[in-house]
Amino acid sequence: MTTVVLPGSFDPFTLGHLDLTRRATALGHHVIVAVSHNPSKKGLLDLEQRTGAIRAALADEGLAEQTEVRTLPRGLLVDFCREVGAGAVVRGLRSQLDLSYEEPMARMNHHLAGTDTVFLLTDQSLAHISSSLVREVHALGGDVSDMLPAASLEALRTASDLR
Ligand code: COD
Repeated sequence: MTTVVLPGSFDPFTLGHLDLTRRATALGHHVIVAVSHNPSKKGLLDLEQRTGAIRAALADEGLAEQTEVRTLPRGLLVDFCREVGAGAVVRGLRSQLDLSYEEPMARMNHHLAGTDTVFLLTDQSLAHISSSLVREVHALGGDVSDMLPAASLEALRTASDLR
């Protein structure tokens, strides 16, 4: 079994992220979901809320055994991969736009440490889901319950109530 790292902001962790995690485990990987603080993204949930919601969502999905949820320390992703003994990074591709964003990162990670990135094409039925749009729809009063695992929905509601 190869350990792989699935890094992201996961603010919040969506059904798209859950599908990606499930599919990476189905390939036989032990998946470390690494939750980052991405300073270039304006966030809603704090790191604790995100890791808690992801752990609950993975447990509800029966994926607790094949997965681990960690906070990504500040620093290079490739250093984290080395530290945890991960053979590759897993990322999802929803569209050409994702590819434009992902390609330079994947090339840089390979240049820095020989770390490869495995891309999984998003399930078409989930390709419209992004954390930022979910936050926006929710903030404007829209229903996001069919785009999130129950634990993420609860975290989003709690965080919004506290604002
Ligand atoms: N269906 C399937 N997959 C999806 C969906 C969906 N609906 N939505 C998103 N995804 C995929 C994304 O394509 C991505 O692969 C993954 O899920 C996580 O998404 P996000 O948006 O939460 O992740 P990002 O882009 O915020 O993650 C940023 C990183 C953590 C990768 C980045 O900040 C990073 O690499 N940090 C480490 C610093 C570093 O090493 N930098 C230098 C080298 S590049």
